[in-house]
Amino acid sequence: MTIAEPVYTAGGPALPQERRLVTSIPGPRSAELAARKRDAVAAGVGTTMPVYATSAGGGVVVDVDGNSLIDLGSGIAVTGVGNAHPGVVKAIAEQAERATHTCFMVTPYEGYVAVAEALNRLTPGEHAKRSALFNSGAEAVENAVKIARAHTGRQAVVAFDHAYHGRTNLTMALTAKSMPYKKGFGPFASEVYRAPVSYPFRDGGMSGPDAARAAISRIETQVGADQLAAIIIEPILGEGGFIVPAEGFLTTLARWARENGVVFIADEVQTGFARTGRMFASEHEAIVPDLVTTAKGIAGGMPLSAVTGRAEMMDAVHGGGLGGTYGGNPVACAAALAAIDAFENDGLCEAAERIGEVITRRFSEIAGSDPRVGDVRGRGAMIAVEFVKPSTGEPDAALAARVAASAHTQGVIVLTCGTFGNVIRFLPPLTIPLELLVEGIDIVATALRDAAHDAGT
Ligand code: PLZ
Repeated sequence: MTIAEPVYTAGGPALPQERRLVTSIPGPRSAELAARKRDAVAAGVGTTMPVYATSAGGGVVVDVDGNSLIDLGSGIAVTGVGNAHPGVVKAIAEQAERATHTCFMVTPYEGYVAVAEALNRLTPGEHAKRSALFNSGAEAVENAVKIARAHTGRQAVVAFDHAYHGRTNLTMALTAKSMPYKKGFGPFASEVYRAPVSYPFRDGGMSGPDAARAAISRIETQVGADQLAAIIIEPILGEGGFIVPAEGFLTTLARWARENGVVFIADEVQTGFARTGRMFASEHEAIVPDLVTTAKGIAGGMPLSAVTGRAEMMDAVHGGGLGGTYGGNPVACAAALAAIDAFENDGLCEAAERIGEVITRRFSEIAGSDPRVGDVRGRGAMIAVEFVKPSTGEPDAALAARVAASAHTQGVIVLTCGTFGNVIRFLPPLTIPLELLVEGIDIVATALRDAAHDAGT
């Protein structure tokens, strides 16, 4: 199947946009590097594919053996503007020649302020805002909680079933799934509570407002609104399985939070920056969060994260109370300004929408005849397929793993996710040419067709 019109190719690097396998996957040089990794890198640091990358751009990742793989993962939703985007590369090089680091807390620089201004302008809501910059998604989440506590004078924080917020101590407490993120790493931060989320495929299709009322009842009885500093939620729950809460769930929660003086934090680390077809996923339901955490896509692959929020909340923290040596590093800020320019001006929201339509159409068709496909969901270039055992509806993690492994050996980078591990997720760079996207999902679809139906189910 060939479709001539590209989703988006402008500005991509000159890597041939093709799947090209010249060795088996992994090839011999990757295998050598995997052996060195075993001896040098801590065993706890896992890899999805033992394929060592040398370059990437548009919709491909090229490995050390010369294989060119179709990228349907974007380094976990990071390279939305495309890997090594030329504008980002130029901005990084120019800034690195001038200064690599001075520490914003010592001698500040314009780039940090400009990124804060851009985030204040782009995040939902017309109110006065402030931003603070950090290095990772987890660090942004930690700081959002600190800010909410300082503003409210309260301590409790509510996170949701299937949530993922990071791997640091506080964010492990917020993250729902034990294996591999939490097991053996406790004790976890206190004053973190969990509420049920709207999961339309698995909660019997409860309406969004009903699901929100169940969550609110849990919070009111088990925590108490007057004890609660913040509720934190991903507008689409990412690692938990690309769960899109039913319409009205987020708006009902946000209204309740406002009425009770509870800070509503939208964790847009995975959903932010055009990924879902809007600059931020909160926009799909016109949610105006009090605080928004961002990272991943923000800087075209450089480590940078942020908390952006209502000026009176952000400014509740005492002077010197927020920071870190590297937060808002000048090279990362230069990259972010170039990436944000691309997100705003290169049609990437439209590209995300288009990518979503292509993937959703294909797997919805398959779902019509293959009962192992329980659900196809997501928004924009953040689409997932949930696999089940047809006889019982139970999650089928083994099938997701088989399909992903088969795609990997055929040169397609695809990731799994989900609390039950039974979800394949698609997160292509928004710069992927359409024919490459179609080839990639064809391979995943064929791998699914060829994966034997589980005996006895
Ligand atoms: N909040 C919503 O998705 C990171 C984690 C991969 P960091 N998700 C990918 C892994 O196995 O570690 C994430 C997220 C949301 C916070 C985070 C944390 O962001 O930059 O990984 O710290």
